Amino acid sequence: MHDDSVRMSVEEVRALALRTLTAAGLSEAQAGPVAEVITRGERDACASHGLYRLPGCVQTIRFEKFRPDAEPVIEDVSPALVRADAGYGYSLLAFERALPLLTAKARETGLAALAINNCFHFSALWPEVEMIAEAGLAGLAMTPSHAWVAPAGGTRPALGTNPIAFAWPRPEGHPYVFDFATSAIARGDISLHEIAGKPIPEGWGIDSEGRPTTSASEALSGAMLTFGGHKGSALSTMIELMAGPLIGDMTSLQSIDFDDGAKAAPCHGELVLAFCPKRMGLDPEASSQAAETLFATIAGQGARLPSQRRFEARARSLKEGVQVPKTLMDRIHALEL
Ligand code: NDP
Ligand code: PYC
Repeated sequence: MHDDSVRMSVEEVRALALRTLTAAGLSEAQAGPVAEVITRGERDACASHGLYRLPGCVQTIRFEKFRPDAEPVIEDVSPALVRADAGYGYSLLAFERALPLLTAKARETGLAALAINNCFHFSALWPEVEMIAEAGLAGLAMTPSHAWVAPAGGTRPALGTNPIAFAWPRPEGHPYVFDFATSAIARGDISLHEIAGKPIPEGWGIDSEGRPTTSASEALSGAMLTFGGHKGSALSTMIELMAGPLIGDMTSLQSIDFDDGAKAAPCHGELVLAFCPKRMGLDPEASSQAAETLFATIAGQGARLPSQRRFEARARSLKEGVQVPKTLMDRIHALEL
């Protein structure tokens, strides 16, 4: 039935990711959180940020400006600000090492920020905001990428695919979580269409002449479009500013210049905010109840909460494993490590 795919347990996915990353030269400290986020992507049926990312990770590890054994430096800047200098390694080890200080500060002050600098970044953001929600806090994370996306009304790339993710802790079960690119779709998804030889829907991209296109290759070499026209464009610009110049790091335009054609993961900063409902709210119990009423009203009319599909996929994958396309496994096995 699934001749074109391979069934793997979640543990096998994690082991494959870890083996591939360390064989490519990534330090064990860096590889752990990278393998984990890739595993979570595959487990939660987020094909654009699961095992598909491994070949790109290997390419990034080989990039001369990448530091495969970077050790992040965590700085306690002020009562509400933590800085993590990723040292030109991946963002994920810096996040992992800075998270305890971020959550402690948020509990103390009500609101705290983590600025991650000098990081290579390829990962989905929901694992990070979910971890913040697991600590009983609300989390908001954002990051630029490479300039691949045209601003609304324009025809040339100026913005990144710039994801924004939010999580709200709930008394029972999974938190409320959304995480999306401010482009109409993640670039990874357009690449997956290109690999599968499938057209993309209108509204995802334009060709290099600025004409609407349904060709994935043309959109990748032309420009992607923002979601929601001028609204997505402004939100994307905010992310450039907040996770770029505000924290002293690169915009997506600067990141793609820094890449200089290497096709490595984007290199820039990330901004993560944590909010403590118990500290900020006047009556935390009543606030939590109000939030639950809102979620019940949304779900009660047949609308689904974001991440519901992901949580269902997670439960299924943990029980039954995941189906990985054979073509992807072939690409991973063909990596010369
Ligand atoms: P999608 O457009 O697929 O959707 C993202 C969010 O919307 C998810 O929370 C999803 O929940 C929710 N959602 C989708 N459909 C519905 C619906 N009908 N009702 C309610 N909620 C819905 O994602 P993107 O392509 O925009 O982004 C995919 C991933 O790519 C993100 O995780 C993002 O972090 C990552 N990314 C990372 C970048 C980086 O630089 N590091 C750059 C760009 C993207 P569900 O998952 O349950 O469907
Ligand atoms: O899919 O747009 C994307 C992306 C960029 C960086 C990591 N993912």
